[in-house]
Amino acid sequence: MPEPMSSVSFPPSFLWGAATSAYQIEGAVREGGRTPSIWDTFSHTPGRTAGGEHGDIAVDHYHRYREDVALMAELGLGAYRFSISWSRVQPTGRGPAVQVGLDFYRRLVDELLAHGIKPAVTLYHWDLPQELEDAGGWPERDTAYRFAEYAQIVGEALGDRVEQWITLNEPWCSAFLGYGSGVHAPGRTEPAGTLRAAHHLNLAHGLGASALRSVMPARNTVALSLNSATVRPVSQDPADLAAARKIDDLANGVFHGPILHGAYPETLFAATELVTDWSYVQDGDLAAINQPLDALGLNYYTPALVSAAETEVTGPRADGHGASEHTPWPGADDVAFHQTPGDRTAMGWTIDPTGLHELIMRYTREAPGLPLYITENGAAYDDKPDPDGRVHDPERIAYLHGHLAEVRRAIADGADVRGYYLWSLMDNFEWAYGYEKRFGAVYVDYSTLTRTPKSSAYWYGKAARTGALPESDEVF
Ligand code: IFM
Repeated sequence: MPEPMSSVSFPPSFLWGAATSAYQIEGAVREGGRTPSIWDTFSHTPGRTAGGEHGDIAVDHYHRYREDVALMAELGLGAYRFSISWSRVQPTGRGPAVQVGLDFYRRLVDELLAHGIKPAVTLYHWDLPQELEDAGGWPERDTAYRFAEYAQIVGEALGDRVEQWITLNEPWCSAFLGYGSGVHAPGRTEPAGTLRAAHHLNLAHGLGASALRSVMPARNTVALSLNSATVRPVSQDPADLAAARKIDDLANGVFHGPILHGAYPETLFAATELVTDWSYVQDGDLAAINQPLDALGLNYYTPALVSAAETEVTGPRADGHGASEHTPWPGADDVAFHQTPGDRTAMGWTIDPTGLHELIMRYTREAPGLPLYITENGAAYDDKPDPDGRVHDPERIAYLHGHLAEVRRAIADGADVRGYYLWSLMDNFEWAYGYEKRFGAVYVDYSTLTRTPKSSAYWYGKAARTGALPESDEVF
């Protein structure tokens, strides 16, 4: 039985939002001069995604954005985080911008502002223009320079009307799943390339943040969203603690180190010395990466539980990041992943809201004074409409309640959390899992593309309108 839910109030300025990303919702992949991204290529490669599904149509947000914004307004959301499709704006990943592509985002932003919804733009949510991948992708340094150029173009076009900016979403996934385990686009499996990609993503963030600031009004804020992990050892045995340290460096330190503190952790270098010599970190890179941030975005779903492995781990790991014979964790073949006990979502991810509190408090200590946003949190369930057409998802309500209550507890404990973006506004293309995993607060019927708010959407809307989590005896 789920815990009874009680009312919890948030500060009046707390931002209540929902999030999506371009490739997961837009569709219209060949319109307005858009060219393929690595996700178009990957999803059209046999065997890469469940059922060969792809984002060609997705949920057709490109054509239905007005309806989607109206829905957000009806629910009472205060903010919307979306991403820009790089190859819609700069089809070859370099050179001049395509105005038709930028115009789509101008219209979307204007529609949001007209409905009193604050836009938050993510520049890069995994959809690298294919031409840049053909030139080497993220393991190549030039990709970081290309990103800075793209950031400047978008900053110039939208900086007058968008205040909240996020450079990268979950660069860990871009590097470690895209170039390590290969379960994400571009599907490469190169341990050294994984770490090169991570460094160039860090550089892209730093150069992109500077490029944005050079063209935008000073009031705008620049952040990035990390899927920072809560990594727990199975015991206090020194070998298990060392395993947790290693995964913490590969999940968190590799990004937080240079971005927040201007240095990679020495322990990361030691753990990966057989994989790479890090010679691609050039003089001046760390200063370029270590830009002052206006905020930090944390994306949280489930904690990781690890131990030292008795024998070298080969083949798929129980780390929740999809099945691959290739490890996403370079230099960590001596670490075993375990399933955290407890109920799970349809992704198989254990529900543990305390992991979110732990993460928030860690970054409150590690980056004192830096405002935090939860830029993603949510759950997939096997939602189905009832015969009357309504979609009841009490498990998602319980998930959201549990996690938001932990956010509130962290605020009471001194954390400066300014807002929360539910992942996701609506059901969409869940990458290698295709359309089967439904994360939306709004149900999408994929045969008609009709949108139906689930009971969690009404629940969350009420929280957004009142600034307090509804009581458990309320029916939505
Ligand atoms: O759907 C993804 C999103 O694109 C990035 N963060 C995790 C979500 C759920 O897997």
